[in-house]
Amino acid sequence: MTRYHPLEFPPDFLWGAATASHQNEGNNRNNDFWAWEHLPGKIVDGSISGLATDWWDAERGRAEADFDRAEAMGLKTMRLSVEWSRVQPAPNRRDEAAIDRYRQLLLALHQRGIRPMVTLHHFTNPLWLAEQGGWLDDDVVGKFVDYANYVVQKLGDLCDLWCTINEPMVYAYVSHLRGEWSPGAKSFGQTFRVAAAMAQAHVAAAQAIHQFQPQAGVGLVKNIPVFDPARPRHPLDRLVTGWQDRLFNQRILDAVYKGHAKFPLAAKAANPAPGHDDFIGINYYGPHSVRFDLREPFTLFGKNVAPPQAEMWDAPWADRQIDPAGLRRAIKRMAAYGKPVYITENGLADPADTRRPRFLLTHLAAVQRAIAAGADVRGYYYWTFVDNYEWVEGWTTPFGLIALNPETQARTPRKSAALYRDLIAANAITPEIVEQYAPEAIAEIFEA
Ligand code: IFM
Repeated sequence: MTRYHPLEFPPDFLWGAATASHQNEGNNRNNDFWAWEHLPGKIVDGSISGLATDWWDAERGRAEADFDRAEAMGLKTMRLSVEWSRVQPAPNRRDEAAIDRYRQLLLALHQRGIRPMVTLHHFTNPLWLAEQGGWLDDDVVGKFVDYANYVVQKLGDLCDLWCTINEPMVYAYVSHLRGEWSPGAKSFGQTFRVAAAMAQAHVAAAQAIHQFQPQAGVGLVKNIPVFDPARPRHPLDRLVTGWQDRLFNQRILDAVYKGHAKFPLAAKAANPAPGHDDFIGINYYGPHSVRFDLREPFTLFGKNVAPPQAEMWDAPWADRQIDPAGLRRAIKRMAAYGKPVYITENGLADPADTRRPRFLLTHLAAVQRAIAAGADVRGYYYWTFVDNYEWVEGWTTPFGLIALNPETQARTPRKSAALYRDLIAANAITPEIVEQYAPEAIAEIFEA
């Protein structure tokens, strides 16, 4: 039998898992998504976030119990987010009790040797902000910076890795172009104004955080789909692929890292000054193969059509491709900005956990090969630790290493949890681990 060498990670590599306030805390009643999920027909299974994974309640202590599980798994870091609507429940009110609970959570992580990474905005807005126009409000950048300043002053002694905004283009598209999240708009103009505002808010918040905490690492979290023409030589496929990549990826990267934002239809938004980010957060969930289609104006006439040989996700996301090579391409693209990279999210919805072990191993192998080729990737956050509430998919798409019954709050570790534990302990992908958890992937992993 061929002897394969382990794919080793750097000694200080941060193995982590990512979570978000609305998807985990429970009872986030004062934000726009809570209101949205209570409207009829908005969530595919008609569910609400409810208790989510019940991380907010200190007496029940389910967050702390999950942090115990994370410690036992060997996690070095955990990404979580602060809920703006909790710490600033009204324009002129700040809630010290909410800050206290976040301090407890961050302390609990430190006590277990787990370094927190904190996101300031993960899709949800306080209701009062939504009523003022949300990310279309003329003063939203100032409001976000005030909030960021407050949080960093209160929690900065417990956190030195800050993500300003999670997936700004996903938020802008899904809320303002596809109309699937609050406020349910379908407007290109709104979409690009929101994107421009988020780019500005990121740059301004990063500067504010650095003023208060110069040693902090600050970055934007960008979902990086890799766009390819479905028919590589077809001029119209190539044209719309270029449009999609420019509008979804390149414009905001130019805004944040180069200071020249040119979002179409967003003329009112001033260009942000180039930021001084310390890292780049990549969320990666697969590539898009783009085929010209006149019936798809909302995707700039580009339909995502997977090639016949592509490996696909299961329903309800059967149009999503699984492609670890795309993660390596995304890392290469982003590492070219010359900053350290964290894979701030990567994961698969797979309730039976039949495909996740191979998914994890092949994607981590792509990360390891990118590092071996010179990319400065500091860590990897699997999305997510315990099954959580997946926005309009409700409870139908479980991503967790640990399964959750949202009714009883019972947790059941999946096989992938043991796999992740073994990978962390080895700090490497070893042939033995692959043989044990996904033997079918051995050649794919070691002969790539
Ligand atoms: O659950 C989401 C998360 O909130 C943002 N990134 C993608 C995840 C899976 O869809």
